[in-house]
Amino acid sequence: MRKNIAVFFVVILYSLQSFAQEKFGPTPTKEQLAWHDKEFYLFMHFGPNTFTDLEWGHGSEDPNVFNPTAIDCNQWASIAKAAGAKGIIITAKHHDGFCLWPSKYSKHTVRESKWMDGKGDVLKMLSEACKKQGIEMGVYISPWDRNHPDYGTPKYNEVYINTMKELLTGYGKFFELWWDGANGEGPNGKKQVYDFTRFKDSALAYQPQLVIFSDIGPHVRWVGNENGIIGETNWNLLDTAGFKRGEGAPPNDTLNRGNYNGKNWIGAEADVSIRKGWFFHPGEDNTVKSGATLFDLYLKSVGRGGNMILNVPPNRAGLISSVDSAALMEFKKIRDLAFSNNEFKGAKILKTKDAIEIHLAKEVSINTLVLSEKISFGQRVVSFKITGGTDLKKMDPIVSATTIGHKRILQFPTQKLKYFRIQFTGYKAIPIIDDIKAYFVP
Ligand code: FUL
Repeated sequence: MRKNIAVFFVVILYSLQSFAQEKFGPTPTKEQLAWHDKEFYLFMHFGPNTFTDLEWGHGSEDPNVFNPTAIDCNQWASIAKAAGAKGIIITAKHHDGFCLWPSKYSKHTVRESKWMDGKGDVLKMLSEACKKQGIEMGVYISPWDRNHPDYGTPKYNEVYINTMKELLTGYGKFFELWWDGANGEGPNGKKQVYDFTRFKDSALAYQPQLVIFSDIGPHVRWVGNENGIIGETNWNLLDTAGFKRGEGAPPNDTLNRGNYNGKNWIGAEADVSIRKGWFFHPGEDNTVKSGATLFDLYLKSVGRGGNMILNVPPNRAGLISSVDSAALMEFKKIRDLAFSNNEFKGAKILKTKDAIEIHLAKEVSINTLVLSEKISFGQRVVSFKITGGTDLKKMDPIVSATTIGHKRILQFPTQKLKYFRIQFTGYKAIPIIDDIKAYFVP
């Protein structure tokens, strides 16, 4: 009889499991999955603005203002690596149109500057450094261009595609292409009708593994703020039909949380600068965020199922300043310490359709939980609550939350417990949780 009951339960569990293993709703491509796993990487704003103290260059700057005296991309890449960042995305061209490589399609580039006698190429230096350090690289290529004479005419679309082609065929593989939505031309300024469909098709023809970021993707979306914070509820789903990049994008709070029933898988990437400006400005060293502040932002981005892109702008020497690198190392130390000892390791895990119970061999003190959904099968969990205790019959409420997605990190007052239960209170399809870890974070 006992044996029969056991067989019965195994059959039920098995069928729930196999039912659950069907994909549900929009799912990420393999490139998007790889992107989710990167979690944290650096952004670098570098160009004439670094030297002119501007955030948006006018495009009429003398190219000679670009003159880093001790540039060392190996320093950038080795600091990124040591900080645990998976890559670097560089402003190959910002709104001023200045190209950090000697583009054939512009007369406003490193070639026109005296830097390295016009023979320098930041993209080449950085791509070699990233390869050497074993990290990846991506490019920001501003659609808005305040320098190019063709900007504002259909010809500019051709120029932009050629520019992308140079970058995407000349420096090895990139993991991400960044399209910001800015256009500060104002009502009487130039009006460019961008051919984003062609931009996308061309970029993917040169590098099919790329994920493309913009307000509305196609692959990765902006989170509606530049503070590095994703919504506590975060769907990797977004409706893009009828929306545009920049003005005409979905409302910021939609970008921040995604659409519950969105038709496309478009993950959230939280951008934020380690210091006040996107570009380096002398006098802003005192605005560098501490390791603890960066960790808090990590919890509010990676810990809410998205990625964190942290801008660390090189200074006028062409180096990451020591204050910034110290903060990055502190941030890494905090992460390492926080996630070093998984208290659920070796625990007995019992799963049912809508709950997971964890039975520990002995009592532990924890205050942090890390959960992951198997997003290749779709994002399913709508809400869940957690209870725990030292006696299975007396489980106290600990914390409730909504979405999980790629990763959910929850913090709560320290609890001493032996039993732990995650109850899914809302889900679109049977939850598939592929990782549960718990920590005591000092
Ligand atoms: C914005 C730009 O206007 C800022 O200068 C900066 O590059 C930021 C990351 O994106 O759209």
